[in-house]
Amino acid sequence: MRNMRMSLAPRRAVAALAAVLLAGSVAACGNSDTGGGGDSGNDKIVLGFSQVGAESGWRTANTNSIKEAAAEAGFELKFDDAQQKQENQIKAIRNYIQQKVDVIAFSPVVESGWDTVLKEAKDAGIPVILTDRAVDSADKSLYKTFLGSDFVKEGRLSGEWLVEEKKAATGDVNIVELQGTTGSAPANDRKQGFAEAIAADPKLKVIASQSGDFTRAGGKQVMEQFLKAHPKIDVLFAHNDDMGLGALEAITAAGKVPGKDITIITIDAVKDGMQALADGKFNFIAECSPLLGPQLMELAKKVHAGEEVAPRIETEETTFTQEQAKEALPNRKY
Ligand code: GYE
Repeated sequence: MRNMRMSLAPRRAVAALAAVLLAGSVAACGNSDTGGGGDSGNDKIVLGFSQVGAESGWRTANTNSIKEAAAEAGFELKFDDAQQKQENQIKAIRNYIQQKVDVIAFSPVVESGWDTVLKEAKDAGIPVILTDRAVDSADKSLYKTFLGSDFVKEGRLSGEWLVEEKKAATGDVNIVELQGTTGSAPANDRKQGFAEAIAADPKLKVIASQSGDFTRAGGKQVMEQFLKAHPKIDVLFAHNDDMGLGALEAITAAGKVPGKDITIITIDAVKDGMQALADGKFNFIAECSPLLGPQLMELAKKVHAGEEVAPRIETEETTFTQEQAKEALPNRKY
C-alpha cells in the first residue's frame, strides 16, 4: 500500500487531481445505474473474484486476505474457487458479467487464453483487475491493472543465493527443480529468473525439472521420481514452500538429510515453510506476499470510480536465511 500513497505530492496538485477524480467518479456512478451495481439493490461495490483454487498455504492466506479486506471495506464479495481449472474461472467470470457486478478481479491460473472472456467484460463495461498472476494478452486495454509480485526477481534472488552458497564447491552441483503449475506466470517466471542467475556459474546444472502443480502431494511424488532417477542430487529448487514440504518426506524416506545432504530453496515464506527453514530443513526462501486484499480493495474503489490507476503495482518482498527465519517466525501472520 505504501507505494500507492501520494503523501509527498504538492497540495495544489492534489487538489487538482481530486477535482478530476471527483468528476470521474460522478461519471462512473452514472454508468453503474444503468450497467453495474450488481443485484444487491444497495450502493455497496459488488466485486466478483475468481480464485485459482486452494492448492497451497500461500493461496489460503491470499483468500483470507481478500475476504477480510472486502468485509472491512464494506464490499459485497462474490467469491469463486476454480479448483485450478481455467474453464471454471472463465465460467465464474461470465457469471459475474451476467450478474452485472461492479468490478471483476481474478488470479489467472495460467497465462494464456483469456482474451475472449476479457473482451466480454470490457464490452459489458465492467473493469477487470488482475491479482497475483499475469496474463499474456497483447491487448493491455482488456484489464485495468495488475497487482502482484515480480516472479522473475524471486527466481533470480534464489539463484543468486545459490551461486554464492556454492562458490567454493568443486565439481558439478546437480540441481533438481520442482516447477509450479504448467503455464502459470509464477512457474514460467521463477524458472526463468533462476536459470538466468545460475548461468553465472557453469558448475551449477539443472539435471531435472518437472511440475509438482504447487501442491505438497505433487512435490512429494515428483521428488520421489527425481531421487530414483538421479543418485546424486545436491540442490532442490522448489517454486513454492508446499512442494518443498512435500519433497521433505520423499528425501527423508530415501535416507537423506534435507538441508544438509540436499540444499533446499523455496519461494513464498508461509509459516510452515518458515518453520522448516528455522528447523534447518530448508536453506533459503524468497518471499512472495499473499496479503493482497487491502490493496485490491483500494484499486477496486478507484477503477469503479473511473480513476486512472498504474498499470502494474508490485508488492514489496524480502528473502530469508535460516537465521532470519528464526527471528521472523514469532511474528509471522500466515
Ligand atoms: O507461490 C504458490 C501458489 O501465484 C504466487 O501460487 C502464487 C503462487 C504461490 O500456489 O504457493
